[in-house]
Amino acid sequence: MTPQKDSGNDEFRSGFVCFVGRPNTGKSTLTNALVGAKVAITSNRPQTTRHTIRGIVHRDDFQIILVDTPGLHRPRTLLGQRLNDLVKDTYSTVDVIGLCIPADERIGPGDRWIHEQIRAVAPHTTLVAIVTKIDKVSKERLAAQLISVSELVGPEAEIVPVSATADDNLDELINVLAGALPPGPAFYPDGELTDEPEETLMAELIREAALEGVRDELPHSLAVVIEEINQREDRDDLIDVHAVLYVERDSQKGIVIGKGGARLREVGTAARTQIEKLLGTKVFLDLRVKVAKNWQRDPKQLGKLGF
Ligand SMILES: Nc1nc2c(ncn2[C@@H]2O[C@H](COP(=O)(O)OP(=O)(O)OP(=O)(O)O)[C@@H](O)[C@H]2O)c(=O)[nH]1
Ligand SMILES: [Mg+2]
Repeated sequence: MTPQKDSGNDEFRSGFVCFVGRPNTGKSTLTNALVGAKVAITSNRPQTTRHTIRGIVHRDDFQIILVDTPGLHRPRTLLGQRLNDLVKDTYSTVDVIGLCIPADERIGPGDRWIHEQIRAVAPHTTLVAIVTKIDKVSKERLAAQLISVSELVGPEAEIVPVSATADDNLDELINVLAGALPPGPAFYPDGELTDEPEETLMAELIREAALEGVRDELPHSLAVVIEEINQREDRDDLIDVHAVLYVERDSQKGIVIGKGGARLREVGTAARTQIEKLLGTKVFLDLRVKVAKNWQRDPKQLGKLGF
């Protein structure tokens, strides 16, 4: 029998899938793994992601636009409030919601709160529960977690266990997500992996490098702004990038800069390597540190920093 090209089953599918969950549950790591490129920065500090990031999964018969979102929690600052509102806006505009719950942490009030919010804002949207980081637990513990997750999300939601870092069951997740998409055209041209502007990616790579190794409240206080990008005169292989790392207090400035500037140099080297990979040319990275007093709680400063 010859295959029927125009039967409904062959129709191209496309749509939007957003990943939501508590901070640090592996949403951005999963986004990168499914896209096959680093489109979102990741760290073991909660609240790494601060804006929605689109990553695109291209296949012959479908296109998934993944929307990675900031981790959700009860907000304590104006920044936290804005991030939560942003995620809630996202719920109502996607075809599928992927609720990320780590395999190695008990389901808590935070997960229940997010599930209630999803059901209140988008009661009819397909919900897929994604159990992340399964490489961290035994088979027995995973089995118990899958039961707890099914109790949380109810019988109609599919549950997919995955490990983004060990590349476990990612194809199955892609199939489940694609299967829930409506027929539709490709929204992005082949090969386009994100809609993040290069400038944003650069700022994020600097923030990722700066997050490495800092503790307590400092990760939340960091923000990065790219001030200028210039092609070096007489050199077509060198780009100058001038960036400012903002902190909230004078005391934090010293921590970020380090003894004799040692830490800032480390951050600069790590970020430059990543930015060179991104741009495919050599980069001179000029990093300065400035204080923007309590910017997380100040509407004016938040605006300036792009929130
Ligand atoms: N072992 C293991 N670690 C993982 C996996 N996925 C993510 N992680 C780690 O978990 C931490 C958090 O990962 P992120 O992807 O930044 O988490 P997130 O949910 O995007 O966090 P926010 O943006 O803060 O909400 C990082 O240290 C990751 O390396 C996984 O599959 N296995
Ligand atoms: Mg993230």
